[in-house]
Amino acid sequence: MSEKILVIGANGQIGTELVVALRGIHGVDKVVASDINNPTYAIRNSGPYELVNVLDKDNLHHIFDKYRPTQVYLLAAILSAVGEQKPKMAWDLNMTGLIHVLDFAVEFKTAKVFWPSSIAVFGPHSPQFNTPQYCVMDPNTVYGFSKLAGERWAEYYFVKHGLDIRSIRYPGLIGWKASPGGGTTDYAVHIFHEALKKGKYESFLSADTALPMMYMEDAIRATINLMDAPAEQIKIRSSYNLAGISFTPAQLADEIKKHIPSFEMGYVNTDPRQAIADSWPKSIDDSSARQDWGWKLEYDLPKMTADMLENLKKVL
Ligand code: AKB
Repeated sequence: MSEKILVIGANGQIGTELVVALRGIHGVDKVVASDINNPTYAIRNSGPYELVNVLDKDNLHHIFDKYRPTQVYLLAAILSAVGEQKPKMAWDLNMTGLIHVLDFAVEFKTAKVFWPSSIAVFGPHSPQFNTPQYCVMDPNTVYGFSKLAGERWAEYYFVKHGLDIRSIRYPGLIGWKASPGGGTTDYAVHIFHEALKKGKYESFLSADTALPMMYMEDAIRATINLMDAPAEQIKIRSSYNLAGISFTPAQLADEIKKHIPSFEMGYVNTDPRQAIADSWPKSIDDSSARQDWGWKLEYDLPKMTADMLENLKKVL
């Protein structure tokens, strides 16, 4: 079947890389990028683009009608740190935007929908180490509970409407092509920029704050593998745990020092993102993703750090 793919929220950290990857697989004209903002350089120069606000129902309906997409990736969202500054807006965008897309996917018989969840669905009473797929979940950020509610909606549309929706609980994502937009894990990208530009970095998370992270190459591959897997292999329709690599700011700094020995790391002790990080898992059990659709990580901390530094220094 010839695919027609719509990516909503294409200018963000994931979208910037996913659009390019999908265009490489399916062809430039088959992937329509869309965002509330004007396109980034890479996306504008590589294929069709639409300005779309997921909260504008009429406009979104028009886009579904115009392209009749076979696959939709809904990436538009407000992340954890910005969500705490704009809680009502985060709830509205993350929830109403998702429901609009689910309804139009049913109406226009979209074959497959991808929607990202996050490790933020877990909370202070979830097991902190090797957090399982199913456990106590009491997220205390608006972003976290909007993602948890979104997971319930995803499964509900699968059961009630037969919508083939697939999802991953992403850890913090690290890439050199695009900047993250307002999350708690953003330090793990900023540190590379500052290490190369200034040789030093002040982390807003404490030295020993372990969090699950993943290199963008792995995250994009996981997303495409999940979407390509036969429907009967997808046993979880809420969202899959995905583990990646767990490390602390101090461990990441030590790894960077292997490449830039003069690199200096400092810590700010007063950042509100610390409380968010403290409520999240330190490591994740992703055995369901491994079993169901063959997920396998490729980038560990040394490999990710080396690749990040090598590529970022060419574009800074
Ligand atoms: C955030 O920090 O808010 C995101 C996430 C882990 O979902 N990167």
